[in-house]
Amino acid sequence: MHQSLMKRYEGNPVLTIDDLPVKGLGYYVFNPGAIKFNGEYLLLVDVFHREGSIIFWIARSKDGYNFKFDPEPVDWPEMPADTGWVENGVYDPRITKFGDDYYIFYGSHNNDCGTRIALAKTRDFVKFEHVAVTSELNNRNAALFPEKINGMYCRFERPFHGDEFSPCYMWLSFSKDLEFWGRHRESLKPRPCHWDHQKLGAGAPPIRIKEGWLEIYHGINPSCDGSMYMLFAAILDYKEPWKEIARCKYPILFPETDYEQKGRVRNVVFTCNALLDDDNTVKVYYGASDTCIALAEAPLEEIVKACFEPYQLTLSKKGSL
Ligand code: BMA
Repeated sequence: MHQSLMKRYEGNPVLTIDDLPVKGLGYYVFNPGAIKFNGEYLLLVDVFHREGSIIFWIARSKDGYNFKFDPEPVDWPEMPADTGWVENGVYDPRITKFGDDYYIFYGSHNNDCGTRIALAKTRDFVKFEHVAVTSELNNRNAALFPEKINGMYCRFERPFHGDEFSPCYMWLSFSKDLEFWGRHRESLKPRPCHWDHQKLGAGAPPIRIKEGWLEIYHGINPSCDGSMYMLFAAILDYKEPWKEIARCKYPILFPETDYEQKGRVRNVVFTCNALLDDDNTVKVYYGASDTCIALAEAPLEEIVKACFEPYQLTLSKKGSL
């Protein structure tokens, strides 16, 4: 019996490398951005190419459960020379609809220096345009809010330093033009004595709900056997999203199945998306062990309720956390 609050689709995983129309080209598919587009569920998928970099490939579904990859990978725009940045790989896209455009924040990887956050846009998911390189080195997990906050574009970002195990957390930043980002403010931070106590990052582009913004983010728990990636939920203030309103005290999805516990990186559930369906179900298409893509769902009201639940852990009848 699985214990996670979010329920896994029984046909998981929804996509594996075997579903790619070209055999032998890549080894893993994972961490898609997701959006509803033209009445279909569309996933913009990380495909780990056999030559060592990640490329994007779209998969589509009419029902949200049965996906088919396009015949060819995305024709990704070349990085303009005047950015001074060489893009050797792309990963972890997060898609936000804003007006008529779909904006995609993603990790832009350079083999010599590391990762910066870059931004692309599309209107039809056929032609993609470069917008800007939008951060210094060592920043990723950016997700654009679907509305301006106090007249400015707003995003989550996750600057990091040191190695993969160094603590780091979510920040907000703001922009007038989508290229230059500033007015940084701290957002969700690791919580001592919790499963997300080491580091965390967005997650999905936030969803507007009546209580504020719902953010589904990943938190990391270290162990002697490597880090475990889990998904958590928080609600932030609508007008002042740096203010936390509520936060679930436990992960809403953690690695419990074979396809999450075994793979290229074991014990990983990682998301770049959360879609609110017309029936108020939240669907998360998540990367499982950086190897395949699975689906977990929960009614919005259950996730919100979980965020407001008080601590229940007590060590004795007299004591509590
Ligand atoms: C993060 C990112 C993700 C990956 C995760 C687990 O740091 O690199 O792309 O899914 O680690 O390995």
